[in-house]
Amino acid sequence: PKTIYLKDYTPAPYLAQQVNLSFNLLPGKTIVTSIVRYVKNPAGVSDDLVLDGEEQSIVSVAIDGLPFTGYTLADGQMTIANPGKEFSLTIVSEINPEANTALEGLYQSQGTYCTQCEAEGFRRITYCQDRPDVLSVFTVRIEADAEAYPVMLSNGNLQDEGSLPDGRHYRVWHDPFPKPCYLFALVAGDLVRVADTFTTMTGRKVDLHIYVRAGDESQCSHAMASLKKSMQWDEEVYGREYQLELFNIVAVSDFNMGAMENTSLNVFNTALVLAHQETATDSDFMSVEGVIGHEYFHNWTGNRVTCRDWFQLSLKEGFTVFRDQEFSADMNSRAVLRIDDVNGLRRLQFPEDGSPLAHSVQPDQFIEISNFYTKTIYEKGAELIRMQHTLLGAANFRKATDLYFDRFDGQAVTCDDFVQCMAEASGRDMTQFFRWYKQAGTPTLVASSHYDAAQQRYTLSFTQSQPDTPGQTDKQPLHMPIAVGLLAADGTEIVPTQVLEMTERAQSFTFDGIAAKPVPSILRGFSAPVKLETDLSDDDLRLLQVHDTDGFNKWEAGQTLALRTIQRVMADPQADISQFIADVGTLIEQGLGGQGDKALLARALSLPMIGVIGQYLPVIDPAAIDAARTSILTQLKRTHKERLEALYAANRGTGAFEITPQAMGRRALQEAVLDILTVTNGTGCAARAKAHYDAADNMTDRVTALASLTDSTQPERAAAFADFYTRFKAYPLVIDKWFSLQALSKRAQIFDDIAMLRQHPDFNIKNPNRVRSLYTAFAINNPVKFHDPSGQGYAFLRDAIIELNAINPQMAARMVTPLREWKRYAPALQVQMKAALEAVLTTPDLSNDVFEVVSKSLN
Ligand code: BAL
Ligand code: ZN
Repeated sequence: PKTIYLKDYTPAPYLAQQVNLSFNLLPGKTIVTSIVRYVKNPAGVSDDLVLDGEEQSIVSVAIDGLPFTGYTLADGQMTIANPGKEFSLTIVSEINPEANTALEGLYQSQGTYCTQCEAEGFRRITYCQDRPDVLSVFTVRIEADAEAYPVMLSNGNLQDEGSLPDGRHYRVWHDPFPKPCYLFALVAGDLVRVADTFTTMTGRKVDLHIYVRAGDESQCSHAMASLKKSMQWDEEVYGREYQLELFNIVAVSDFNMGAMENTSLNVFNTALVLAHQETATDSDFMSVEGVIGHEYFHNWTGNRVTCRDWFQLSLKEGFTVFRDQEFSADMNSRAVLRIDDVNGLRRLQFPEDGSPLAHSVQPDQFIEISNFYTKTIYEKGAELIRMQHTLLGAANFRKATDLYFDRFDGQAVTCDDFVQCMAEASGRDMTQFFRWYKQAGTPTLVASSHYDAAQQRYTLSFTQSQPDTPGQTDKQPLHMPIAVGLLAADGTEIVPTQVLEMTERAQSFTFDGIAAKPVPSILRGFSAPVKLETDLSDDDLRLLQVHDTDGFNKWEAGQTLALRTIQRVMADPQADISQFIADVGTLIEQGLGGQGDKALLARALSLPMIGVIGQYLPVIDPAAIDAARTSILTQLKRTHKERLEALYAANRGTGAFEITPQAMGRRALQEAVLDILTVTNGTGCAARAKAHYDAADNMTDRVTALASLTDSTQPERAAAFADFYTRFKAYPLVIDKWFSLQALSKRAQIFDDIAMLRQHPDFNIKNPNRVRSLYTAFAINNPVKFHDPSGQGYAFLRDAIIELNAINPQMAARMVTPLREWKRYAPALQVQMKAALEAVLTTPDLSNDVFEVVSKSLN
């Protein structure tokens, strides 16, 4: 496999101004005719036209209408030596979408033709310069059987349509805005449409269409409402208006990712469109809103301004994640969203940053770009944008994004170009900040404090460091925004939030006129993606937990106390943790008093997850973490049982189902309490969880109950899971939950359970959602059993990676994720994780995708 380097970038030798595509969709084969007007690029450094192409057979090639055979084919590329300054190239090729299980290029999902071209799927459709800096105006003709495929869509506006002999029909779509081929999309199928409209800020009416399979129409209203909110939010917050007359969303069941932002024709995984209270949880509703927003926001951050090359992926993804996070924060509770996003970053991105696969937000090299759709590019990338927002302030940040859109609309640019706009609009030097894009690894920030009573001066001192990562040592200090506030001993805030800008390895900041030793609230809102170590005492943290004005840090103080408690119990199972237990009692009392936000209380009552805790330990032993965690939860239950029961009862739902932040907060609180009340998995626990299940009138409550039952060995478990299956067997997305909830179990018989689930008639290795529902649920969300000392968990995943390698290499490579961090685990586990990776590496016909992640993991 070939490594591609950022330093080797050169502009494309030819521009492809007009692309005319014609698709003849026939049973068993599709004929693609591509007619492209090429013009030599003055900036190009080669005379040869080199086109990428895979998984197709060439029927004919012509230049300016004359048959042409003078090309060479090698290693997935067609080379035409010095074809001239300007010419038209026609390539007719044949592809087989029905046989395409990789789900890249043109494929079928339950009989619907659909495409996924990002990053390099377009080359599976026709020969092309498959790179994001070649922008073309596309005209697309689709022809198919009219009865089987009444809906035929591509990007842009409908230009022509008509009937043809033999029951066939055609449509022609034209997208007037030049775009890279990764944003091309085609859909053909028998789908139903849910329609609405949006009037833009300049008064233009845009048709909004969501296409789903017949029967799913009633599950589209949340997605449609989310789309309209997204369009309005982008106008209000970024001044960005939608440019076309039509915006289509199509939901398909087989999709490698969550969704795809193809210009005016977003293709979505059904999991991120369909939402109804009876079949979707609150968290599904939140994901639908966030991802509908995300894909819509790409219209400006990704499509109108796109990436020069794939090393710039975070230019569009980091920025768009930041935009969708802020959109969700504005639509819901900001503190809750921030807590959940940071939890996700710590649980999933921190491990990546600490693994042999650690890479910078703007990487320098890759083998297979599909492997770089990572938590680092997306979530850490979003943190980089957030820090720039923090450093510049909202007004200058907006000036900078206005400049960015004005300057680069219709262009393919770099992360450097983006940061340059930040610098120009604000007059700041962002050179040092750019190190965040180039240096991999999670920095550690150590804070200590000193109070000088005589001078009434308080000093906060920081040191920063960033670990070595593959290919990177001796990291330079980063430009870090550290948001800080100070509280007095009685809990009043004496210094409101200010942003300290750290630029040195070690740096101190002083506060004058401080009458008594304060308690600092450091890194408010998680203002930089670092691991923070402080010299705060448990009492300091308790004060912050009660009084901090920053919702995130208030929660964070409690989590730090919990983390310290877990570490104490891990070191000594008999450790006295009565103070922590009493503190949680105070939180429960506050909840009973009806004080505070229920969603925040739910999060405050939840101990850090095993995956988060592991990030703060030198060696990860999931079973040992789980034992300590369970012991603390058990003590919480024993000590506070009555109050917990009262809090549970006080938050029982009454009245009609609502999807408001308040109602979701109430359900989340009930879930957090039920988690504690059922931790011992006895007969009472099972009865309680089953009663929760039986009373449920919505999917959130059902899933809460099943999650509480999954570890149980009581008869209620089987009864509830059987009822759930029967009730929802017609809803694939719900059956995904049925698989996941069983795969999360810590019961002794889990390995028999997952083996049975793998053999279940509803399991389908070709459907990514179903694969994730079993394997991702087990390998990522069930760390205790995945890391079972027997090695059975690793073997289960290993066999699936090997099987999927031949079917869907992208999915196979993604499934390697939980094995990548093997060096962080206890020695006995390391040996087995490494053996599983080595077994995958010796698989015949290993895809580039899997080869890259496995070989780098073993380095
Ligand atoms: N561009 C790939 C899917 C997404 O990030 O929206
Ligand atoms: Zn995206």
